[in-house]
Amino acid sequence: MSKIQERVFSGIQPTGNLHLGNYLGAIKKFVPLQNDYNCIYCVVDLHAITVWQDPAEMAANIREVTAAYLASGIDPKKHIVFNQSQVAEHAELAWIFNCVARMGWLNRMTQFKEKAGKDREKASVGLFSYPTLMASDILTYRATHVPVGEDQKQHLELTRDIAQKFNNDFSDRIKELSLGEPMKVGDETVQGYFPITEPLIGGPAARVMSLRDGSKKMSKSDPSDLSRIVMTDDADAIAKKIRKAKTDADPLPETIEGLEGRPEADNLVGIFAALTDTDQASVLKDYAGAQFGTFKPALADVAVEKIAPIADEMRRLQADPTEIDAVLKDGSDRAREIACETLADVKEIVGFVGARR
Ligand code: AQP
Repeated sequence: MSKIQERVFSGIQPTGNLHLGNYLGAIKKFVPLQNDYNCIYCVVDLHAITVWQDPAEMAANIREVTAAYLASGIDPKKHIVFNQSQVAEHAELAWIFNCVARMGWLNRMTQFKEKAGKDREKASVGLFSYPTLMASDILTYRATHVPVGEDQKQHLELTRDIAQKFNNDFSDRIKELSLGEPMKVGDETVQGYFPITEPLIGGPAARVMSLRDGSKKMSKSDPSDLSRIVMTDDADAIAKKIRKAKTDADPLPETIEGLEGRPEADNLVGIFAALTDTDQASVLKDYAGAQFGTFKPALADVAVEKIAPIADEMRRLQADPTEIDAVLKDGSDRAREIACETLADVKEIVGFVGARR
């Protein structure tokens, strides 16, 4: 498996409160990619413990994300669905990448700054090195494409930097072992083992904002339950949260330019567009001049129509975890096969004795 094949990888943390931002920014985009790529969708439980997680809730949260994948239309037979902790190679490659990545690179990561807050000294070392583990998730499978929300853009750039540095540092060795393939870096050609992964970010819901504050992203950890629609909300809860969503007093504009400076309106129109597989301009064509009193119920109807069937199927799957657990076991076994190949190559490239027994 030395030649790089096109492959998609992405992951979601099992940290509870799976929300509409996770769905529209990530999971919904995973589904159509299955037609064109081999896809690996992971429940990144090792990432979750970079901040405290109650062990009593961990299993349910892992199964919740798996249920969301399956209920949204991911086919675990044709593709791979598994949880990260069951493939030890992720952590092994992350260690090697910790030795490739530079402190300066990690020091620039805004997610660490936001999540560590003022009390950085008390943040876990894992939270700091979160992006090298993410690079390892992706590159363990030498994935070429990664669909994520916009908040992960910087981490994906770091993944590319790590792949590039590894390829440059070990180019001669990769060539000597007849691994990888020639890659252009500026004017030079190096023998690269890892692909320079393409992020797949975009569309009207690349960054879904809080329903209570259009300047903050919708997030699992927001203390206000009204700030997010969670995937297991019933029709009443969805309608209530949309009704209570913060807005301004103006009617909807005719063009996208008219949404400038109106973050809450921009967000709701973006959510409508993403749920109905269209764009903001088309939504505005239908609703130009409408007051929120008209637009919000229409949005609630669309949200209930799209989310409720997924939530129902999630509930069915979660009621008896046998099916979910079998998917994760099968997925982990298949993921491990690919991961072992990569790690054997990487250990040989780095020069460790006994890489291939
Ligand atoms: N608001 C969002 N809009 C669009 N995409 C989003 N994603 C997250 N929030 C939004 C995307 O969902 C995927 C999985 O995210 P994650 O579970 O790995 O963790 P996260 O980004 O930390 O999720 P939260 O909700 O933001 O959690 P907290 O509150 O803990 O920080 C990713 O592709 C992400 O881009």
